Amino acid sequence: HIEHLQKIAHFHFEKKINKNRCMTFLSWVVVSVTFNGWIYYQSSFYYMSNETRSWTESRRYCKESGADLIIINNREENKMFGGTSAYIGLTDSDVEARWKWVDGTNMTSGLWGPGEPNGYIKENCGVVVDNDPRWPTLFGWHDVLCNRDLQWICEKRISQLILP
Ligand SMILES: [Ca+2]
Ligand SMILES: [Ca+2]
Repeated sequence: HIEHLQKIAHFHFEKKINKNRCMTFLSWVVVSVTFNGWIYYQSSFYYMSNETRSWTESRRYCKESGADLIIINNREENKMFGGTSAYIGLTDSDVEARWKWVDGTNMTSGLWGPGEPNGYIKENCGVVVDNDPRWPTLFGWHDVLCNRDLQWICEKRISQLILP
């Protein structure tokens, strides 16, 4: 009898957890759709800023939105936002020339622009350049000074919302 009650209690507990996860997920979706600029694409939400900030301040903005700077895994992600230049979640601030993503993983295949990265110890933050009218001849990733004020792209993966 007690075992049966325990099973029921367990079931309700599970249901409650799932409901909470579902609510968290839903509220994130609603927030994402409500705030201008969040776009859903292949299991992630993306946000391209209109304003400009340093790399660190850009990252802070993403984190406060429950996201982080974008981690670019493929060419589709690389081409999501054209017409400008924007910070991505890539830096070699810790060890020069060892480029790391904001989730701590090492960058294995980069989509660097011609001649980049070329900033040695001065330029430690990654930017994606795509059809930027200010630099019509530049494209691909560039290392730049981290304190430059630039636009940025945030990313929030759906898997990070659902998994504990
Ligand atoms: Ca560097
Ligand atoms: Ca550079």
